[in-house]
Amino acid sequence: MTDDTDDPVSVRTVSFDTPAPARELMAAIGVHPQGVDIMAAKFTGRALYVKNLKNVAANILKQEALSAGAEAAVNKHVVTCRVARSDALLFGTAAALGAVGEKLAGQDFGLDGLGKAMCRVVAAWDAVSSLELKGKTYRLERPLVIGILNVTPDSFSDGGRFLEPAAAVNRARELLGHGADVVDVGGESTRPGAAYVSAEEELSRVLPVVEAIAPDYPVSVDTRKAAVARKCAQAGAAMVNDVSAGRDDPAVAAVCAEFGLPYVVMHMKGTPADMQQDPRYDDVVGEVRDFLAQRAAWAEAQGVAQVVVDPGIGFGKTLEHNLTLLNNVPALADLGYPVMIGHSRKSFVGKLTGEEVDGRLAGSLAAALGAARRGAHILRVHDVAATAQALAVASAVTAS
Ligand code: HH2
Repeated sequence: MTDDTDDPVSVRTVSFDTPAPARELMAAIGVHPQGVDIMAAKFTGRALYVKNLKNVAANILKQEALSAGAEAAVNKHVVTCRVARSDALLFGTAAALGAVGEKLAGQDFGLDGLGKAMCRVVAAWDAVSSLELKGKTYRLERPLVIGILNVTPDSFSDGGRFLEPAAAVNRARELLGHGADVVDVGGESTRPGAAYVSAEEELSRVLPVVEAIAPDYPVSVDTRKAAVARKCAQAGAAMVNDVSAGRDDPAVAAVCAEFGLPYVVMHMKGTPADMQQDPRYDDVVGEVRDFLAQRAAWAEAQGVAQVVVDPGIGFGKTLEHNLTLLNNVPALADLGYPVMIGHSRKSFVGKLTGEEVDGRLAGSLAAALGAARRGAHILRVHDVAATAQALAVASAVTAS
């Protein structure tokens, strides 16, 4: 069977706590049931998921994997050429999979790109990310906790509570006192259907907080506008968090480049006005990952020195999409950038628990621990003290 399409091959990390989801994925790939049994027994917890291999490439990949001491599970019809394309699941140590990647680089049938991508992905597996905020380097071996401060009348959780500058500054100090590593201050709600806010209005809300706090602590500014980012950077802000990833105002990246600030690029499908109207994906992890890789490369081309990626929990996603993304943080972390997760009090927690916003603390903590366990580097939360405590206890338990 021949295939003349030029759809690219892609590779990303998958991580399983038990063999069951690995078996499910292999069954979906069309691996022979006997092969599933053999492969599941060699299950290692972390694997590479390769999509869209040409038949010939799948055959070569299988041979190279076996010769390097790794395993490649491919569609059972690859060997008889009854399928034109196959996905593959690759099991093995980082060293073995890296060696396979090196052997594929330079080969034909799309294997060159795959081999190079495999090397990049595997190199990111055990690398420790770090983030530089105002000259201090944070090693992200444990997740950084970012406290949310919304200086807005309409944010879904804390809207209207901190609109007065004095109340906002007090809240920032409280979040820091609770153990926040950074305070993320925003002057525009991005909840579904939120009202537009002018740059002047947004600045009048966030600047007093930045001016009061940034001289002593790292402050991140949650904004889609370069004018707001610039004034905050001049006042000492340490990071810019842009839920539009520079699509609303590309000049935000230039501000980060000029002031040497980390830049958070977040995935959103649609706009805040329409994002929750029946969002659909063929492959939510693949699409969000590709988007983040593309926006991160774009930001770097603008001169940004440090990029943070965020899948945008709740931004154009159903409950299932959110859960799949949280479970697949390793597929985002393998891009090599720190991963931020903003799950706190969001509606997926409400959908799972039936709780209103104020009753979502326990659910949000569970999501924080789940994301941390999957390798999230930065957690953006409302409940800083509780999150810090939960993380400390979970990490002590797993270290013993
Ligand atoms: N979520 C919100 C706002 N900004 N930034 C990043 N990087 N990631 C997120 O998930 C994220 C974000 C929405 O939450 P919140 O700030 O609490 O509400 P609102 O947008 O209504 O102010």
